Amino acid sequence: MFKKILIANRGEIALRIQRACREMGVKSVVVYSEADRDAKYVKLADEAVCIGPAASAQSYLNMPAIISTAEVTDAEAIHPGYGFLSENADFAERVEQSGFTFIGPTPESIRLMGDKVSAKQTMIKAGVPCVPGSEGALPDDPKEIIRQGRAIGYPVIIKAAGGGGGRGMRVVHTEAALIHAVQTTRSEAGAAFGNAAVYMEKFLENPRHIEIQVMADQHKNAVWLGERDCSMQRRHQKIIEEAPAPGIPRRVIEKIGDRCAAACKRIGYRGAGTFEFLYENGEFYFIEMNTRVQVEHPVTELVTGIDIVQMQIRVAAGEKLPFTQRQIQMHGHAIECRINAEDAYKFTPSPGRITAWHAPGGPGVRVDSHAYTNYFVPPNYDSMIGKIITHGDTRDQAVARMRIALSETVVEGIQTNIPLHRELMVDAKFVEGGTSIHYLEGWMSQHKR
Ligand code: MV4
Repeated sequence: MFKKILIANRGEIALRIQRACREMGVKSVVVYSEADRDAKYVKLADEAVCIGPAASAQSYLNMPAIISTAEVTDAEAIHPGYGFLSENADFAERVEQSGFTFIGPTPESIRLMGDKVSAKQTMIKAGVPCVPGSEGALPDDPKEIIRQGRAIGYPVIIKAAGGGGGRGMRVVHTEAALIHAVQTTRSEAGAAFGNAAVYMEKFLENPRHIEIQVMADQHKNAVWLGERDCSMQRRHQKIIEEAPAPGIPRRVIEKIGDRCAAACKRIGYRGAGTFEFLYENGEFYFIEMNTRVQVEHPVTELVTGIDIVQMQIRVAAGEKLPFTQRQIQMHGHAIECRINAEDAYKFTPSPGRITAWHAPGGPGVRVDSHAYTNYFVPPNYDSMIGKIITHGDTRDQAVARMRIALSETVVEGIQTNIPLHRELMVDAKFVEGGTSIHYLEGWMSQHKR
């Protein structure tokens, strides 16, 4: 096992990784920006090094500063968390070339999945069901594009190969609009991602967003750790996630999960990963793979009892997965509410000083947050200040515990989305379970204030 790990991230995930390190007897170094100087998790780390000003480009995205900090502190490995450099293949490569272990997949895997066209082609070959669409990137010939559009059938969606997570997409409803949409998406993609390649898919009108968590070691073992339903989102920002996904037959999920694990073995994947699917009319369609730990990993931890962050570190150090697929058992139900420093209904960021912070507790309640009374939420980063995760024997119990947890939570001095979560936890359709990716936006327009 490593003696010391550098954490190249901030906020709740920096604290989460630090806790995993401490439990394993590994020392942690945290890098921080000037905006995070006074954060408690920075003081809590074994070592902390300021690597630059508040702007991410000069701190949490500053590769030379991070790698040289690993050098001067004698860290052996770098954990990138989520966001920032976590899915940057060039960073993973530079980390390894500098003699450190990147806690994540190989640069080749990150690159393969970062290009959504090569990701999809890989999954088709591996027997993972994908959304019907173009064979690879679209050609330049307008006639051929029109032909493919007809073959797929309208509506279609044009997506940038270099996009992902909702960036660089355009829905097309008629053949008349197709060529212009392809051209616009191409030029936007070229400017935004330095890659003008685009591809086309059948547009699914009302799907759910279901994802499969996988974990692989460097000894050809790969397992899947159940699914998460992340359909409750707005503008590609998830706000509630849960596991298992309500109402989806176990045998349907198991078939997909096994395909995901098999795909990992095939590509020599290592570490944690997430296969994102759209689920509509009883069918799963792969859209993207994330090659990092995700914000919502705790719901999977609570239903499987597996510490995903520790497992990432163990497999990066060369250990074998300590369980087989058959030994993985799901227990009960877990729900996560992301707590954001923002106006609950307008979603405008609300940074500033938290004058009172009271976290909930009790049976089946977990809080992953770096916040505390007097903590200053900097305006420079994502507005998420923590997550409340509840677990119960049944979904009803997890929901009941979430209602109680939200009722106990006190955050003063800034605005948060807790009022929105309180309303959603008693919303009839949420309580029933199985709402689509469009539900929250529809709900918001019905609940104008
Ligand atoms: C789609 C789709 C419908 N049909 N692809 C958005 C984020 C990116 N991961 C893929 N996305 C979508 N791809 C086809 N063929 C609808 C979305 C989509 C979406 C997906 C997951 C979660 C939220 C979403 C919100 C809007 C659109």
